[in-house]
Amino acid sequence: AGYRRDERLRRQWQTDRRDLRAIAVLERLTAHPMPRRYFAPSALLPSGWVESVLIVVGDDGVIASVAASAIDSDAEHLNGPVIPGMPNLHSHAFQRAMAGLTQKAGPEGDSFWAWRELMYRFLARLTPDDVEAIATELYIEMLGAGYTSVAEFHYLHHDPTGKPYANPIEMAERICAAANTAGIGLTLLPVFYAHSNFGGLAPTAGQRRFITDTDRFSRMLDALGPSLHANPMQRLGVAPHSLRAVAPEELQRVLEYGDSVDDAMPVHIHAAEQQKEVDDCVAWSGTRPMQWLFDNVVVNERWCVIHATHMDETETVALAGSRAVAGLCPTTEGDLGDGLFNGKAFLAHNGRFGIGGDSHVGVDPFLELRLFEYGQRINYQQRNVFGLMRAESFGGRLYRDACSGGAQALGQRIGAIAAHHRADWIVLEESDLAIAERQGDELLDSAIFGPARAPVRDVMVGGQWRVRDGAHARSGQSATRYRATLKRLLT
Ligand code: NGQ
Ligand code: ZN
Repeated sequence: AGYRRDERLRRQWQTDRRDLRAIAVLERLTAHPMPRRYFAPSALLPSGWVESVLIVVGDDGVIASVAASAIDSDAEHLNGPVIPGMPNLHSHAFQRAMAGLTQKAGPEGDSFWAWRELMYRFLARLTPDDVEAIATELYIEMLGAGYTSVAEFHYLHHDPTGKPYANPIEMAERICAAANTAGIGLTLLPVFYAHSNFGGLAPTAGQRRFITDTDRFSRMLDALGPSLHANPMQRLGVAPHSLRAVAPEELQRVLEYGDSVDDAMPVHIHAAEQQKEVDDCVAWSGTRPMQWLFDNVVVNERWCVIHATHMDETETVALAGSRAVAGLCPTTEGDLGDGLFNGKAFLAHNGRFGIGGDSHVGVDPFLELRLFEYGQRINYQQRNVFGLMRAESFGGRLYRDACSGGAQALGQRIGAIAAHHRADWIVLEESDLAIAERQGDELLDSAIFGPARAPVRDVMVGGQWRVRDGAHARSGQSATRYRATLKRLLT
């Protein structure tokens, strides 16, 4: 009996100790939260639409695991279908503030080039504070619309007289700060810009805030590297602006220098957006701009060619085969009268593409995709222009391709709800009648082609909620600052 009593005491003591240990563990967990667990009623995974999905996100904001047909009553319930967040692969943030202000013809009529003059006049007065205020507002709007990361093609480097700021990366740091405040992923693309046209022509007065040389540019990359490398939400790339603005030797130097910093660094360039640019390029070199690129540099999967609007069949096939991403910006290309990208031939050759907001006359990934598709249908007077298989969804195909093309262009592990990818996702707004009773890809088809207003309900980036119930925590503060900025700029 004595032995038994001792045994009971021993067990009791063990139980108490277990409880104490459990309490200690719990205390530690509240200080350092456990991997977070989310339960999605349905989610778009790389394998397709799956029901009852458990997503585990580590402290680093990266998805640790994804399990289908899971049951987990402790996980946070996601209130609607879940899809990957969309990367926005081309942005000039400051242009957001002039959207809608360039819709009147001047004495010489109107054109892309006339618009560009207005754009130069608008940016001439912007201060670093202005740029940060506009970019912050834009990035918050992007998150609300379902973009979870952005590639900022940043060329507004210097002060209004064209002199570098005391801190030569002042403006770039303001872009990074805006991305941090909004909580959006960022690939920062400092732009190399030196000339006003092919043949190394001197820049115009309106371009003085952009102008740099290869030495200054390499110092800019060096200065930006450390803070961007330390931030898991950000990455550095390079952007020779266009063949108009960069001479061949400069292009080589910029690429070599970029490689020496990071030989997988994303490279973005504008090319073949306007017919005049094609004509000028032929007059200068005897070749079309895209062909010139293929003849003179190695265009590969690190590259994102913005617009690539005017390509002949050979160039289209070459771009598709290069595995570079075509950076399509349908709302801006429509606004500026650029022309139509040859999506039909490009996709027939398995070309990769993503979407960009560019001048931000639209801030909505669903709208960009709709316009891309409609442009092709109008041009070819056809539906199923891309020749999809029977029952394959147009919206589903566009959304998935733009996610993976965008992720490639940004050079980040994003664009998919899968292990080792950053936890960037959107919960769709189920109460929007435009998606009522839709399942799987019908949700994407209805969000892209239907009358959905704001199909996005909640947005997570890097494992943090940035938008809940359609609202971003900093949107009020940002809107006030944005209004004050515009008041000063426009009155
Ligand atoms: C840009 N935008 O860099 O902002 C250009 C205009 C240029 C578009 N091309 C300037 N959409 O191309 O020279
Ligand atoms: Zn652009």
